[in-house]
Amino acid sequence: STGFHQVHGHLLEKAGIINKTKVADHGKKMRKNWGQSWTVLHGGILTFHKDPKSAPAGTTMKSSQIVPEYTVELKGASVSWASKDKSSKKNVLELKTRQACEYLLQYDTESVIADWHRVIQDAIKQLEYD
Ligand code: I3S
Repeated sequence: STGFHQVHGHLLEKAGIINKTKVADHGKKMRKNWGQSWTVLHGGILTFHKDPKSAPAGTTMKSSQIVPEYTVELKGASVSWASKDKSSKKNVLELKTRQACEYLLQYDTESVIADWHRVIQDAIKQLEYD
């Protein structure tokens, strides 16, 4: 399995491995840097952890995998399937925050990314009422 998800209180929770890249920071376009990420949705916050491949030599998998790289506030964010011009990869989601930061989320197995789409969408919806 690539992760888990469950309904905890009113906030949806999920964690798993996906590929991600940040593409815009506060409206400013960024160069893509695709990497695998242990991705956790908890309490309306999505956290992407650093790709263990980018960790310094000698760092153990376990410790490097849990270093947060980006935290994304889902309140006021939007998620949708990315248009073809955004990436040559398949199954790509586009996540845009209220602060105009943008991320692409991707995984070759369609059901994995479809689950993330649904869970992020549900979390965004729930946060509207907070
Ligand atoms: O949208 P782009 O700029 O064509 O994205 C590709 C590039 O970021 C490329 O890296 P460099 O041009 O920095 O060497 C990446 O290797 C590709 O993966 C990017 O495109 P995809 O289509 O994979 O998102």
